[in-house]
Amino acid sequence: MTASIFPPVDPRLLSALREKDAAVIIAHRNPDGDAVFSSLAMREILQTLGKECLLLNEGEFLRSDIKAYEKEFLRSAPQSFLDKDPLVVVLDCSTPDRPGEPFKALRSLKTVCIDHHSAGEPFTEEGLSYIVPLSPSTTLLVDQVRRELEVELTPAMAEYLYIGFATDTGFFHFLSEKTAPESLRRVSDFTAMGVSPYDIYDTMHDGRALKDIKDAASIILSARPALDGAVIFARQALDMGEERLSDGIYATLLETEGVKAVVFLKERKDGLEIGFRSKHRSGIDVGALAATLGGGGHIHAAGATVQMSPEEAERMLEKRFSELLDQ
Ligand SMILES: [Mn+2]
Repeated sequence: MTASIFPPVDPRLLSALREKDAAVIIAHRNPDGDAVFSSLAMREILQTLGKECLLLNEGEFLRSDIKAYEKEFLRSAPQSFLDKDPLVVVLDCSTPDRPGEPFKALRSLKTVCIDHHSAGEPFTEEGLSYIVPLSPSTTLLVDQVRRELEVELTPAMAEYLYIGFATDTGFFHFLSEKTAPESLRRVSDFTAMGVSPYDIYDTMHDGRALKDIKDAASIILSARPALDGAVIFARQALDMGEERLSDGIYATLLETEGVKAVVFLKERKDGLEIGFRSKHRSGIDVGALAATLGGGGHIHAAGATVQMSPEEAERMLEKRFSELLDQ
């Protein structure tokens, strides 16, 4: 029997969740499915224990698949709620800047963190973080916390936990032989509650504007191979709007013969957002690369925001990748 990929949760974290009567739940800004649905699942779990919960997120809710849930989240915590001395539950964040603006007003409150990113800096008191980089999603860690709190799984929890898992694994793509067996056993608990993977795939993918699909196509058309095709650069200009187009672009470009990594540069009002993806057996740890740029993520999926032009960024990164490929 090999060790579980989900180690036990520190009893101090469990006590913190049990003790407080109120909780503010916050995940990273510019949320993805795992951020939104780990927040919603955690709210269900804590409400079952009789806690009063507030969901916070800086936004923006760019992806059409999560836009519908935006109304569940506030952008800042009302003072009347902070007066309850709530516990702060930070989800899917590896550094204290990831939750963004709304977190600043919460820094004096007791905080726990549940996360699965590989590079980061702990920002809670000792024993109040549950960080498991091997977990395919934060929702599976929220599920581990649920089990240890002995909260019974409900259909709503199962659906939220499933969606975070499915979206963070690219619908089961990013599971290795190391993570799959135990993760999928847990996911089968969710589907046993009536979750339909087919419906959820469609809900999370359908309904995109044709313009966004065409924008994604134009980004692919102008993608530039570098380093003999080992790295492909793609760019999204500011005037293309803010819709998140990246998943399909990464998926398509990563299918290119000989490619090891894809870099997606998005011009945003507050800087240049750089997204990285690397192939499973490429040997390229883009999480470590992103961390050197002030960002973070996972071995094969990461990001950072920098203050430079796309041209400067591409030159700098081409050099960095050529060093990584030489190793
Ligand atoms: Mn995640």
